[in-house]
Amino acid sequence: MATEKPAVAKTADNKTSGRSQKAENAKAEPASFTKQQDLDALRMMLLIRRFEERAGQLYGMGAIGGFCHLYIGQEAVVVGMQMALKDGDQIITGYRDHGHMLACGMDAKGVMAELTGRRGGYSKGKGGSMHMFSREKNFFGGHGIVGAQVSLGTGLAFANHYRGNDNVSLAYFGDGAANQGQVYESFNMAELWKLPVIYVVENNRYAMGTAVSRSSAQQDFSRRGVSFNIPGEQVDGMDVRAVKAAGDKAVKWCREGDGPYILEMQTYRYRGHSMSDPAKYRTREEVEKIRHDQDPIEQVRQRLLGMKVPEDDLKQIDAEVRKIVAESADFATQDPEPDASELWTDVYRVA
Ligand SMILES: Cc1ncc(C[n+]2csc(CCOP(=O)(O)OP(=O)(O)O)c2C)c(N)n1
Ligand SMILES: [Mg+2]
Repeated sequence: MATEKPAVAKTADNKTSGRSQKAENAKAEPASFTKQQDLDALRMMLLIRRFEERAGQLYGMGAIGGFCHLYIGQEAVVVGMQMALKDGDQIITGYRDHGHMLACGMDAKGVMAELTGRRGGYSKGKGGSMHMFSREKNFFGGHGIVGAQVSLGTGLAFANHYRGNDNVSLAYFGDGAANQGQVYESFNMAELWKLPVIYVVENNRYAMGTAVSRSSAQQDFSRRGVSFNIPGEQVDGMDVRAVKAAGDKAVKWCREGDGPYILEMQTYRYRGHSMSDPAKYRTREEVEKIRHDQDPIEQVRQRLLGMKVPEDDLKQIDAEVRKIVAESADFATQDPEPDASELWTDVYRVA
């Protein structure tokens, strides 16, 4: 009798190769945008950049205190992913979160006023940069504990699964956070229970002052789910079209009940880790080269100019965005601080 593999191994092989074939087919096609999609992406990325530039200035003037981590350079990631979502899908991220909030449609005034600690802020001025939420926009924070949002985002996916809706949750985290233990416990549960969660690794090459090459044994973050059978892919996170295309595929995978998906967004932050980072771990030339060759906003601007969109139209978008940001800064510096009586509200107390 011919040697035959044990049935159980056959099943496992077939299952694995069937899944990897499906994941392979699901790999993002080279994307193209309509002019309107490029215009929409440009407006949102500009809003995030101008907002962050202004937040940096306000921090320098002493109007913002505490922690403040800017998202400048990474704008294409949240904007492209947001374009792949539908109402009811949830977002959760770490402390580099202002871009995620704006991309979800949260109000620039409410975000800026939270940074300055004013009453009109999303957490009534008591949370600051890392602790803002919006139930209405399905934004679940804003988390200062590195990696914590990965387990919480997996829990959001569990809730969707349990309720039987077809919503998807996005858990964003950094290359540094990707080395946290709870990330892998979450991966295991997510695949075991086929939870609809997209793990978006924002690989901006550094975790505080530590380069990926110094901290990570496996630097291809899209492969971090291999031992759990979770498919993943690497994406040019500086090209909003590539992000949207990968987002579409991952969202489809999750909505169809195939379980979690990993997207490694290859991106870069132009500013220091936080406002107090002198960034001595990299050269100015490295930053300038990426800004010059790969800037996500400039890519879209050049494409639109190539489509014969008048430069004045693009300047008009920038002017409109600057107005929104200026108004948010005015509000955030004029709105009163919370009353002292608010010290004990919205705070958990053990009786
Ligand atoms: C559990 C925990 N450990 C350490 C820290 C200190 N810490 C804050 S940010 C950070 C680096 C995280 O880098 P990465 O995940 O790459 O995100 P990025 O800042 O690049 O967006 C560290 C170690 C923390 N906040 N929480
Ligand atoms: Mg990082």
